[in-house]
Amino acid sequence: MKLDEHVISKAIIQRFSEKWLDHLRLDVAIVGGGPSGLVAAYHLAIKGRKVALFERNLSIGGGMWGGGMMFNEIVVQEDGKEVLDELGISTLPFQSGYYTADAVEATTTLASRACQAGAKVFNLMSVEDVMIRQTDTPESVRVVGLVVNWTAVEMAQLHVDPLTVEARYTIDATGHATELMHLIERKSGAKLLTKTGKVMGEKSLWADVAEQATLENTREAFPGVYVAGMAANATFGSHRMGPIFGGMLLSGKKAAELIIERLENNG
Ligand code: 48F
Repeated sequence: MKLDEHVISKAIIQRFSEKWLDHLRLDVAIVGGGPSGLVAAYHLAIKGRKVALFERNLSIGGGMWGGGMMFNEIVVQEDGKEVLDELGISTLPFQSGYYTADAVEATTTLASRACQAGAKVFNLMSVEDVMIRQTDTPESVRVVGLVVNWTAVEMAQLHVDPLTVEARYTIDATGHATELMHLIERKSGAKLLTKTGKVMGEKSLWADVAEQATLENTREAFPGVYVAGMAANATFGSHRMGPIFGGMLLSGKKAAELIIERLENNG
């Protein structure tokens, strides 16, 4: 068979357009393709939910590729190991209660399982805003979708208008930057569901407290928006934890479970 460049280009443009068109209305939009976002995508997709993940960078995986200080191994505790077991990611016991996993195997397998479960990943796209609806008072504001643009447009500071994606629920899994919650705080005119009504900010490193807090802080932080991973701790004012990843993995799973419950109850 003689290869035809026209067909190759057409295949890419057509298939991408079909995928994009099919994902303009979602059950769940996830912002950020780090460990928490990817685990959430996997658990929503295996339950048959229509889910897409938007990642600014070319590669997904966020902070998980680099392990600790570019030593590409991650550490998980017992319950974090269970999340890795479920995905078929190998772990090695280190000492009682601590396991290690190869950061590259963990990242690639997690990404692959999420995609194979049906989650669609849109990399090279940055979420620059949210769509909101207000029915009554400022307190009735709800996030109903995302405003996205190519990262290249953002980087080149070009004046090009973005496009929108509708989502019944959104997950802010943007890591330390907590980008979605910051912009909602700045632009919505309504209070976040935190003690102060604002992003409370990340505290310095304390692994033991931070890991537990990540799970507690994984919840709805603004109507329609859940926070997961490091963004959960930054939103609700808890500590960072360094290169231990159990909390991130469990947080992604919890965010997915909470949203599935909401979707089931609200139709
Ligand atoms: O930072 P990241 O890995 O988030 P996470 O899931 O995990 C945190 C750990 O990696 C580590 C840690 C250890 O336990 O503390 O830091 O909470 O991944 C966040 C991803 O979100 C992308 C960003 O490029 C990264 O890959 N991101 C951030 N803002 C946006 C975004 C945005 N506005 N639009 C699209 N992607």
